[in-house]
Amino acid sequence: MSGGTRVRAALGLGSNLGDTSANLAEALARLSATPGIDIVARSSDYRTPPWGPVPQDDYRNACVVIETDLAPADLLARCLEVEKELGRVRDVRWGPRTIDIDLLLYGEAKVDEEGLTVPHPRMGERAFVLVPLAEIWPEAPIGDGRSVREALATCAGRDEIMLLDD
Ligand code: A4P
Ligand code: MG
Repeated sequence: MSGGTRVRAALGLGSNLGDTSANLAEALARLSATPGIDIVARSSDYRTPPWGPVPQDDYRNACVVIETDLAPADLLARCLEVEKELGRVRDVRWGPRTIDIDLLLYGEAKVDEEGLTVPHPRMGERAFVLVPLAEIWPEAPIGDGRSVREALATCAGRDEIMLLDD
């Protein structure tokens, strides 16, 4: 797509290996340098307990709102490419990683393709996504009839999401 509609989308970033602050900064610099992606808002960073069955270190999580003229599949492809450029080794599902970039929202579109589901199917139950996203896009619909703000109001684990100031 070019010269046409720009879509407001949301990305979630997480890191729990190495210099997590530098990993997020580097991922965002690379996304922002991508033609067709403009970062329009960035949340604070949060320290979050690991979600899922794998015991591992706490994560640093943040979200960004972007404007993009990339199609959803191209946007995800760029996110996965940045993960790779930052040296992410994919081994354990839900396991530790230098950087994980999830495509959370793409306007109000629902996408269900091989390898891509948007809105991200688990975002509504993840405080580590909802807390940062509520900071920058609280009214965004998450696909189940609720906004980010509404989902956060009843989300388990909200109190364990700690604002970082570095
Ligand atoms: N995929 C499909 N839809 C999407 C989407 N909307 N965004 C596919 C991103 N990817 C999407 O992802 C596997 C495949 O999902 C991708 O190749 C893409 O084609 P992955 O990143 O290789 O695998 P994963 O991340 O280990 O699994 P999954 O299911 O994506 O896990 P999550 O949901 O990303 O969870 N705890 C805290 N506190 N903070 C975290 O950030 N992250 C995870 C990973 C686990 N625990 C965490 C955190
Ligand atoms: Mg992922």
